[in-house]
Amino acid sequence: MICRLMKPLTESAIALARDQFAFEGIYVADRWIGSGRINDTRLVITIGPTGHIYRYILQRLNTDIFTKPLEVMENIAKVTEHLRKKCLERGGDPKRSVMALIPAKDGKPYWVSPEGDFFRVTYFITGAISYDEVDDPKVFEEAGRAFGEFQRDLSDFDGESLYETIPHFHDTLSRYETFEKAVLEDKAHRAKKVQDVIEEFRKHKQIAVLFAELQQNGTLPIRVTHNDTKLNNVMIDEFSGKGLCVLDLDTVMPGLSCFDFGDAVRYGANKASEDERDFSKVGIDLELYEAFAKGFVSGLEGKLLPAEIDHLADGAMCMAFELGLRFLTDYLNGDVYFKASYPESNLDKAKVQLTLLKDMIAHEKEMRGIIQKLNR
Ligand code: GN1
Ligand code: MG
Repeated sequence: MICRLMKPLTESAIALARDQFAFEGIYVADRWIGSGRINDTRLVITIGPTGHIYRYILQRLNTDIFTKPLEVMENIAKVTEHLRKKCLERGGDPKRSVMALIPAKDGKPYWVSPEGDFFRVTYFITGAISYDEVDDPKVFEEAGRAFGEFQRDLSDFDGESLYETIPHFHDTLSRYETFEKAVLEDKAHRAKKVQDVIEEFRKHKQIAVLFAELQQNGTLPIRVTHNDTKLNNVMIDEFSGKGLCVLDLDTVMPGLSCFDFGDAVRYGANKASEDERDFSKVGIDLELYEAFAKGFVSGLEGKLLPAEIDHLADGAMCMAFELGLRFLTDYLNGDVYFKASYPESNLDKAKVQLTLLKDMIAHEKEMRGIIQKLNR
């Protein structure tokens, strides 16, 4: 997985890609949008004959990471079709509530450039906001509801029909082994100076072992999950304030609901951002945590088993641990996976997750209490 190999996208490559898709109206402008760490994303604006403005998202998929892009697209097509059906059954508006792919002019839901770059286009949902950070518990509760409803709507979807787009994505124990391998190989000659951080991570391996056991002994069921539940992957309706649509379906795969919950919490209920460099600001915001839990559990409408509810707090700790491990592994490997904005950025991000994990452990009782209270 060598993200760095993806060449920067030039304006002429973007223009060529843009021309391949069947947009409505005439092209007006496009610009970079979003803060994803993997794919490259442009907002494209067109105008129709009556002056109507259309907005689209043009994306280059990172094929060093998603090595089988056609399988990613097939998963997305199946899942969105299912979600659309559910939305219509409820009398909802799938145009605003379900991500929709726009075909290329040749009818395929993607276009591959002469350089082998893989592009796709989706509608941009207007009148909705995606947040990188949130202070308002109501907004975070709505994000929780949207991710909960997403799992609810996929609870009767056949997970076996999905490809595993990134194998072992949330297999924290395997992430741990990859981390130890990176320490041993020490490709970027950075291990020595971060020995203390490495040791700190080693102390928390137990959380990964716990989830491996819970999965193996069947305590936690495998569901169809999103697997990348960052706050900015959900659109919130600008007018009603309601969670509207879940985006970024590249990693929809069989997984654990505790991890969708946990990944969202470790990102959105951190008092500081994922990129914070002042680690004293990092910690779990229990008010935001409670809000997300409330939305998530109610969005799932009783579909969560008691064992899953019991392990939601552990899921948050496990995801902070896992992401911390992934950032540190990438730092040790020489920043080849995540886009690194400055030389130590992956190390700093690893420290943020570690600090967050330790703060969650310090507040473990409160975190469990909040979930129990909800469940009463
Ligand atoms: C990546 O691309 P983005 O920002 O949605 C990553 C997630 C991490 C996240 C950390 C496919 O997501 O797993 O949680 O960065 N996605 C992939 O910011 O590895
Ligand atoms: Mg993503």
